Amino acid sequence: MTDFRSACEAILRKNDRGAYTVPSPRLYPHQWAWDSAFAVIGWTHVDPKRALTELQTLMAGQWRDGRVPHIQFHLESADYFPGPDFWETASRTPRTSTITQPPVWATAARRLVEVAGPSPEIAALVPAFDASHRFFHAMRDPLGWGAVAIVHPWESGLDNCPAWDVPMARIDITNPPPFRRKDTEVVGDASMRPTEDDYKRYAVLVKEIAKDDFGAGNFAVYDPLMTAILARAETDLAWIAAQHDVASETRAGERATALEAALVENLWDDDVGRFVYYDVGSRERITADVIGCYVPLWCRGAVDADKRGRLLEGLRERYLTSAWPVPSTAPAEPTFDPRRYWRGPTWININWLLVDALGEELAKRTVELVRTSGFREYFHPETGEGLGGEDFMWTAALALDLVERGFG
Ligand code: 2M8
Repeated sequence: MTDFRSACEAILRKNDRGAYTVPSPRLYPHQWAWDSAFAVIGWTHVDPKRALTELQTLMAGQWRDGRVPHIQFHLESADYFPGPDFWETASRTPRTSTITQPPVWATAARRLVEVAGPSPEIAALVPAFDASHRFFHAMRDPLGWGAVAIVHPWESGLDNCPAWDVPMARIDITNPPPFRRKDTEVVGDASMRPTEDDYKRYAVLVKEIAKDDFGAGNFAVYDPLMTAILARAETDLAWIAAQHDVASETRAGERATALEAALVENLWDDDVGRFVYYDVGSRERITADVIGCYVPLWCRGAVDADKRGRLLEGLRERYLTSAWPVPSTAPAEPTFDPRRYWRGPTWININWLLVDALGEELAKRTVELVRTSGFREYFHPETGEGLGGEDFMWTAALALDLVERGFG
């Protein structure tokens, strides 16, 4: 297992750019927000000081309104589209994207504190975490539900998840802005990536968001994964603040309770027995059976014994039947595609989020998958074949965390 630990560390070091860590050297050559938070968790086990630097760099990119941009472009790169110019942020915060991502940074900071202990540097980050969470309440809740709506599929982290198909189909792509994608050049096999039409819609939305003064553009979907991750992050922020005797600086604990209640009230669907998405444009629920529907297991407050039982049953019947779980879309769904990005493959960060609820068996199988197939971006849920980018950082960082927790 020491060899495996060293291999995980080697990936972190290969992707280390000094004060931040890139997700994959060629495919994603910048700092992504949730990837960077997962890097913090990996660095925690290798070099806690480096973990702290990662967090500080991530939070230094925060906008005045609290948003943590989903990409910070520290260096030029010809390998990635869309770069900073396409996002049109020059007048606001130079060299960042304009949307955010699932807020796992306070959760990552908690892991660092659990392993390395409290520190004045972490205490100093509490106001930044707090503002980043308040951003969602202020800017990502168009119907005032107390839950989180995303404004671009990239904001969800699950770019081409089938949950976005219906609202994305409404985006007009007769006249998209000119662009040239780079991802298919790097990955080579286009069947593992979003389609051309997906990219046109992503590009149109980026421009709509810029036109809306970096507000919502014309796409908004309430997302159970995003809401659950924020609720858990609020709980973790309250814990961090208490550990550092700065509890009065944040109302994160109260916000966590309110988020969990809003999640159940607005996004639980008793007929299907899972959480669902909600398309603000059409005012309709989206009941695609995708993995985000089950991520509320990650914030226990939202899930009473009955709901927990139904979610676990759904996972057991429709997801854990795969040889290498957990597929990102239920294999029985017509949209399931085992090789195409977020429409079917198994992802290590999703498994990591579900390990608390699903336990040791999933944790061990996840480490085994990485040991067998390498540090790839995602994996075929039946054959275990490694897919997408190579030397993928969060695969290493989170596998290392699972090993450190005794699941090797
Ligand atoms: C993927 O998303 C980016 C856009 O943000 C892309 O496809 O270019 C997603 O898997 C996302 O969750 C991830 O943070 C990012 C970098 O790994 O790549």
